[in-house]
Amino acid sequence: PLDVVCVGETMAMVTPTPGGRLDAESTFVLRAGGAESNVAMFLAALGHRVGWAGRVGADPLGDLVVGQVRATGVDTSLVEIDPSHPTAVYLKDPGPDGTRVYYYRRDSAAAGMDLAYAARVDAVPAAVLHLSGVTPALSASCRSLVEHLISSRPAGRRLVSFDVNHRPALWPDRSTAGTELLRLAQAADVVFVGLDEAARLWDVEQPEQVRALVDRPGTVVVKNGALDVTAFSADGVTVEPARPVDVVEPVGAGDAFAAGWLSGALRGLDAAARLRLGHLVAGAALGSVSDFAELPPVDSICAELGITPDAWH
Ligand code: KDG
Repeated sequence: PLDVVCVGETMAMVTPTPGGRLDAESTFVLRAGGAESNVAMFLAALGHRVGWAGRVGADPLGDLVVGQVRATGVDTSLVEIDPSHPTAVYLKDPGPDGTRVYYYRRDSAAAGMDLAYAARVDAVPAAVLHLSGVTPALSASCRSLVEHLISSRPAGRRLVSFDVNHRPALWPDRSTAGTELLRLAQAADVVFVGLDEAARLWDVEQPEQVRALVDRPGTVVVKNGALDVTAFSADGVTVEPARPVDVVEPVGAGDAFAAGWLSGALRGLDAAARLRLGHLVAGAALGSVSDFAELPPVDSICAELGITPDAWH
């Protein structure tokens, strides 16, 4: 069985090489980019058996996406190829005021994921299921898929993880997004959310208010940008300051954080070490123009976490 299965759309991501811009002649990087497959790739790099489930078109970008995710060690056998809809594309434009993203994903192959596909995912045993708030915004059938998966408990499933991942461009308005995403968060066992995102969606200011809103047993992880992360769980409240890093490009860091936390949970690390591992993996993503990035060797990860390599394996 898999340790983790991650479900969601992965697009072909196009971004200028450092210093370039979309509106000027530039040289570009073409890579796979998708919140959930990013989590899967980081988890594979951390040594877990992980699968990514999604749909791509029967086109070269689909081949690129699946090939790249698979090359990092992720099981892609659940991936479906839709001959009549394309693989989506997104452009990432890093600029002085932050990164802007542009989506070309309406009616993509992945937007057709549905309840029948959810049943295929449930048929593959996996201890952890990871979903994000991107998927319910893609189409009505994707919303049904997420609603089903978040509460179905097939044999062997121990944990459902949900990253709120509010992408304003994909929702009709803020209040629809706020209502839907809160409902889904309340159905998960582990919720990841940025404090800025929670403020935008739910008019809250403090991590404690997010915890109170997502009122259910389990863990709520509230990320406060470059400052710190607070986890609320049965063990109480744990705060870990972020590590200082030189940010090259921030997209993908949230996915990296979720992967680090989930890896820590699968390894039975304590609440603080899970957060530290999240920060460490996020630090690698922040240093790369792509969503994905190489991780430091295991020895140095263990040294940073203050654990022995025995505790890692
Ligand atoms: O978290 C990173 C994602 O935002 C990026 O990979 C693109 O999946 C993506 C999305 O839908 O925004």
